[in-house]
Formats: sequence, C-alpha cells, structure tokens
Amino acid sequence: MTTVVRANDLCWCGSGRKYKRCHKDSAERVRPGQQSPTRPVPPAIARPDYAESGRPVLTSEPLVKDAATIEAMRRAGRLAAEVLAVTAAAIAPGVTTDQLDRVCHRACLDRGAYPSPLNYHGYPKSVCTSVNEVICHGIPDSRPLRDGDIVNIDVTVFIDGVHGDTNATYPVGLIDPDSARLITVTAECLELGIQAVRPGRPVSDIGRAIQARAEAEGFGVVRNFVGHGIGRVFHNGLAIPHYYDPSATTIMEPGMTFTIEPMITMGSWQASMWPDGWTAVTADGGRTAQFEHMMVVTDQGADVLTRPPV
Ligand code: HM4
Ligand code: CO
Ligand code: CO
Repeated sequence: MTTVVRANDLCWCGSGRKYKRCHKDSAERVRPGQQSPTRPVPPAIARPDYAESGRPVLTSEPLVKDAATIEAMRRAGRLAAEVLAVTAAAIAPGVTTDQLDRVCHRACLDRGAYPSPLNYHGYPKSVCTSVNEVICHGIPDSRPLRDGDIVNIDVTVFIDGVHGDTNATYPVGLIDPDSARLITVTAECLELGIQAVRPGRPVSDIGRAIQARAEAEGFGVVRNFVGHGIGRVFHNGLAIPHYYDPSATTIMEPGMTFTIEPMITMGSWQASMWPDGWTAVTADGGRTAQFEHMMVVTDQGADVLTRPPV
C-alpha cells in the first residue's frame, strides 16, 4: 500500500503544520549551487583589518561612540541602505543570487566602500542572500531565483573606518499568502524592537517586544543569531537577542550603536548548518524572513542610521 502525502496536508508528525512547511521533502529545499571566483576590490578602496587574512585584529571597542564616529556611521548607514535598494532592484525570477552579489559588489565600489562580508572570517562573497528556509548567511551562487521564493539581502559596507549594516526580505514574483504574512510580521517585529530602544533600559526589552509579536502570530524567533554592537568593528561582542533573554542585562546608553535583525520562522526556530559552515537553515525546512537596521541610542530612543529615504 502507498500513502500519498500532499504538500498542503497536515504533517504526519502531529505538529499541526502543513507537510510542506514541516517535514518538507528534501527535493523542495534550497540546495547549494556553484560559486563564482572571488571578486577583486581596487587598491584605492580602504579595507577593514581582516580583508587580507580573514581574521579581524580589532574584536572589541567602546559600545558608546564619540560624535565623529557616529557621523561616520551615519554616512555608512545611508550608503548601506542605498546599496541594499540597488541590489534588491535586480531581484526577478531567473536571476541568480551570484548576479545579486555582482550588483552589490559593484554598488559598494561605486560609492568608495568595501563590501564588509568579503573575507570576513573567510566568507567568500560581498553580500548574504538567504532564500526561503535559509535563516541567514546564505552564500550567493548559481541558483536562479524562482517565482514564489522569498529572498533576504543583507548588505554591510565599510567606509571611513566604520561599518553600515542593513537587510530586508523581498518576494520573487507572486508569493503565497502565508509567506507574505511572514514578511509583513517580521518587518513589524523590527519596528517594535526599534520602539523598545530607550536609554536606561536593558537590551532584553528589545527581544521581549519582538517575541511577543512573533508568537502572537504563531511564528517562531531564531535564538542562535542575534543583533550586534557595530562601529569600527563589524560584530563587537555586544549581543541583542530577538527573544526575551533575562541575561541580556546591558543598559542602553546614548551613543551606543547596534543592529536589531530579527529572524522569524513559520515553523520551528531551531537551526541547522550546511556543510559550508555559513548557511544557516531552519531544521524543519520552514520558511524564515529577516529585516535589519543599524541605530544609535539617543536621549529619547533610537535614531535609525539605515532608514531608506521616502
Ligand atoms: S559573516 N555576515 N555575519 N551576523 N558574527 C559574513 C557575512 C556575517 C556574522 C554575524 C550576525 C551576528 C553575529 C555575527 C559574529 C564573531 C563571533 C566572529 C564576532 O558573522 O558575531 O562573529
Ligand atoms: Co550577519
Ligand atoms: Co548585522
């Protein structure tokens, strides 16, 4: 006897989710493609300390920045938002994630910026492109985007000695209503996290706000990737969890700079890693979305440095 399991049937495991969003067939999952050769950066463009060796020399820095550093980060944030918009404009069915990398790389160089991911701890490309069940750090390759996919583009630029970091998730062609709701709710989660930024309060307030919204929608919050302190260092050791973590006791202070970048899942928030050591995927193959902004804490709340112009 054979049993036909359809994609939209409830999963056999009793999770209450559709089969295609639970124990999804490996044939439907994103699979690694071919990577293109390393893209060069002209010597005229200033590089971060890890650009040659892959290992950052500076790994920590003051969490509260001086005025000159914040001004530099304002410019880096604005450029990162521009590069994200230029790269996202190339999204279409049939376009490969490597083509998105080429667009991002060129857009960084055009603005005199170094694409921060390139050779950071050996990362081979200039941007992260995370499709469907890929949580984050997807490596651009020969896989063409397909109608109905969702794709996150995560841009970081290095200019004037500081980084600017932002990401967003986009539909490819026409997407299903559940994927559209995942994207909308994830963008709302980021905004609620930003609204929770307030001097004198612990950073755990941010994750509390995000988790409440995500779980009220029946979605999960990824635990093992977090927002981060940023400045002259790409990831400086300050962690901003997107779920309520009572041990995240750092008190927000004016001049503190960090990212909030929630990763929200349709099914389980548990992650697993591809053999490439970078690509993080949901353990159950369910879709996941992410949005990111970089901000500075002010006397009132947050000043977002990566807001695209309206
Ligand atoms: S590596 N993007 N992101 N992201 N890393 C290449 C592209 C990358 C990250 C990253 C979000 C949060 C934290 C981190 C991080 C150490 C532990 C080495 C400082 O790598 O914290 O890296
Ligand atoms: Co990252
Ligand atoms: Co980031």
